[in-house]
Amino acid sequence: MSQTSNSSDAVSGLDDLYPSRQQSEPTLLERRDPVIHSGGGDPPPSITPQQVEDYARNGFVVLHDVFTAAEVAALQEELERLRTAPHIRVLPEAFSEPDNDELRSLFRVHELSAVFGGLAGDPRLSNIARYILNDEVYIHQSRVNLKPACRGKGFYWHSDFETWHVEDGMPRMRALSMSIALTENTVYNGSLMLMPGSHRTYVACVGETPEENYKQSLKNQSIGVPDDGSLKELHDRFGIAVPTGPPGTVTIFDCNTMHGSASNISPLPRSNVFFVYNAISNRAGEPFCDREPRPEFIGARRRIVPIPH
Ligand code: 6CS
Ligand code: FE
Repeated sequence: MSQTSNSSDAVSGLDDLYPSRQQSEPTLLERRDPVIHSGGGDPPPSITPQQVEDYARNGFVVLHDVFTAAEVAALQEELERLRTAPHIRVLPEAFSEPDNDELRSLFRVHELSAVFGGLAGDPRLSNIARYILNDEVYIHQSRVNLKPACRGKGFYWHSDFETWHVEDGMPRMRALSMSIALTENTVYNGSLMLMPGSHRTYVACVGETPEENYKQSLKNQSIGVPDDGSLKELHDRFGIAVPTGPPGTVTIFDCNTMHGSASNISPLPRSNVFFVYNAISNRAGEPFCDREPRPEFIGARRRIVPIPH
């Protein structure tokens, strides 16, 4: 069973404020960073003050009608181009499903595709990231997760930050993800499940980081995931929400919000594009584990390019 402790006596090491995969027992730590870093002032027009409040409380918020139907159609066309392009499938950024050859994820999509690069830099999204993170922002990671029809495998429960901190060396909780639906996201096709409010609790996991863990974890993550006891504890406290919506729906979630998604056995693919916005002041450094840093296409570290206004 996980113990709960406040962050002051649980933190070990000089600069590792969120130690994980070091203890023999899982531990629930309190978050040591604000959720909304902005110093107040009005949010940008693409998010309302109420939505900012919802994000602060729940660790995620869902925005509808951000894009026009024509813009969404162009994104869907680009996804299909990438999905079927032979030269894309052979890239190191392309990960297939664990049990078949279908494309599961394509990383660094904001640089591989001018269309998705434009979306990542769209002020309707980037201005929200700058406001919440109160800094210039860059893309730490981008990907399309295609979650194909009938056999798209899920993503087990996890906190993105636990991985980005331990394996990419992201120091603080000053990053967020934006997931833009490219197909219908329904209750039955493996949509994102999030635990509202879980972003303020950090689950320090047990288990050591294997060499080149990403080769396994991006197909089926087993290290850096909460144990059953911690998961039950979080569920008792926070419950589970499943945001649904049509293509174009934007789900913004904090780097530490516990989330996952079930496998898709429906005939409807659940394809989303994800952008991870990180504060420039929070750039990835040395990993907080004794492994080599992950490749640049999974966690930016050498090429840190602030998104232009
Ligand atoms: O390891 C990572 O960075 C990736 N893993 C998951 C399951 N979510 C975030 C990210 O795509
Ligand atoms: Fe994730």
